[in-house]
Amino acid sequence: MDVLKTRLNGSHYQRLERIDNPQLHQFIAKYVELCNPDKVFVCTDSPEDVQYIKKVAIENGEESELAIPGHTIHFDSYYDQGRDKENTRILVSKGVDLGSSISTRDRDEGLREIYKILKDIMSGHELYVCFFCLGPTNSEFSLPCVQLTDSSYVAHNEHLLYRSGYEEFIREGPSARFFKFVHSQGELNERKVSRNLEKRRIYIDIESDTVYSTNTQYGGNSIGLKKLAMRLAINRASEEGWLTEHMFIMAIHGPRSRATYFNGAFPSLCGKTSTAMLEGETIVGDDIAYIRKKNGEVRAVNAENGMFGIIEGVNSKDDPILWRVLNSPGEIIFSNVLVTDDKRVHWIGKNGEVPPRGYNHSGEWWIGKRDDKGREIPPSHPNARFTINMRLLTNLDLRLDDPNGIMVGGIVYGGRDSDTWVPVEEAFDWAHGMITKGACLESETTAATLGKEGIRELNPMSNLDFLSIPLGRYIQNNLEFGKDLRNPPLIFSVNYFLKGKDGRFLNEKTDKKVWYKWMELRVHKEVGAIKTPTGLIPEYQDLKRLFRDVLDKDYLGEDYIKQFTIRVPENLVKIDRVANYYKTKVHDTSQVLFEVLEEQRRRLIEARERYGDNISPNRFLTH
Ligand code: SPV
Ligand code: MN
Repeated sequence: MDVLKTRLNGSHYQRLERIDNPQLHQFIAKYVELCNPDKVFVCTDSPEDVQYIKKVAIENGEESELAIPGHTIHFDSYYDQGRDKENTRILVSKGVDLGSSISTRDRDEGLREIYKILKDIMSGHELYVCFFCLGPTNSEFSLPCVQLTDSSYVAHNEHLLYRSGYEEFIREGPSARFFKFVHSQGELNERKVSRNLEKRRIYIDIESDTVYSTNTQYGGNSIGLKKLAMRLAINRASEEGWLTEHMFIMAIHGPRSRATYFNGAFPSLCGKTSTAMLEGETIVGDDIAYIRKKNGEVRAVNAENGMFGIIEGVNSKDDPILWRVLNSPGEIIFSNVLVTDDKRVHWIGKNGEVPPRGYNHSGEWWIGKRDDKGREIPPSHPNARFTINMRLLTNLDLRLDDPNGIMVGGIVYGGRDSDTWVPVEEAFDWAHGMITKGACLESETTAATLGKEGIRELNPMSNLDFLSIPLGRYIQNNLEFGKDLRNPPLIFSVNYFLKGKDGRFLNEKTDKKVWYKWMELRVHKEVGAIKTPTGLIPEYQDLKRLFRDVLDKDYLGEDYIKQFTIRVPENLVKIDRVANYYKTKVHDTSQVLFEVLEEQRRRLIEARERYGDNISPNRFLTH
């Protein structure tokens, strides 16, 4: 407190004094001394404080105002447009081995390096100290967090994305087990983007529940409470017997005004948000779910209360709700889209013509502009995003802040898969689902992370990038979670990206509406299903009726057969690929995983002997 007294002005010092937590004071004092900001702003939950941060973001040029009231735009450096996997490391003490799927760095060395980078990094700048709560406040799910950042853009984002936590810290006092985040965007250039990207580091210290992020602004690297907190929460959940998942939460509205809640895991840029935003349904969350068992039920909450969503492809036809939000007055931060002289924004896939010129993540922009590697620069970055609070959504589910969470009826796994999985399929049971769907989830890499796109990679539960515990233990936690449930959620896979032999997508974007209505009926045992070697698939008659009711579309038998043909060779090589990964790259894989995959292999081979390589769903009907 002595340090804080000399460094903070009186009223801000008093704000910290109101929280009875010496550990918190020590943490703040340590980084105020190390980072050496000129000024410290302690943000309470009051609207004036939050307003101050927004005002500063515009005054210091991290954001600029747009034509529509409440809208602002922020840019990240041209080379800071996605999550930096290479420089994101879990710090591990000597002797700790997290396995080869997780990037680590020696804890002592990492801390030494990061302290050196942080030394005086905020000199000449203001530090914002912000308090938030992951999960609803005053709940078993609540995780209090403190964020230190010198970026008003990051602080502003977090006020849109998370529940306020100052009062939660006061309530919890010395007993709060909180997460800590230290972020500095470092020196900025004249475009107000981080200049020293070679010193971009995201170091996660599990031992002290602290994450450090330096010389970066892109949200996935800088917003402490998003993917940085997720690594801490995965570790905490593993210790305490609950789950932190990369999942949306939404209600599918069934017959007789019934709402059935689904969690869905998808790798970044694979349709997670657009599913959670399906018209006619309601959304609880689009990115991060905390899941606990209570009285034999599975309950989930959204860790966040806002969206940091992909904007590419949002148009009035495919995303009507978001479209209206993004074109109406209200608080929105756009990042890395094109801005024209009249302060309007454009992005790839938006309705209307591409403006011939403007300003974007590359600076002044015109159609045909190329970067220094000769690549044509699109008007907006494929990973360009918008930030909103969920209150702006007309399809918001009323249970967003329920301290008990919602009861999960179904869990869905999906990725970018052009040739193997059918559009929708139910697992035989929890273990079969967790293993053949969750643990086998593969996807092609996308623009959400820096590096090459379009490479098929295993991404278990879509959570691989965020794991802070060994993969084998993580899978085991998921398997065990399903034990002693009174009413276990059904597990499904979906595939929005399946292609025919001609290379064309077999489904339209809107078809997913039908898959979810079908899954909802399955949860309540109101439709039958066909048993195949890989799981349970819909019957044609049910889909035909749902296509008619939901989309007013005639669903042809020949389309059903193309979409739901079981592709035996692709499924078999997938089993080889995945089993080999677990055998060679993960040393603590549960034996059950291999057994369940071998059973699936046997069923596939048996079916191939009877019916050949590509098996029409109708073949399994007669069984
Ligand atoms: C994702 O990439 O999965 C996101 C955005 O949700 S980020 O904040 O970059 O993680
Ligand atoms: Mn995500």
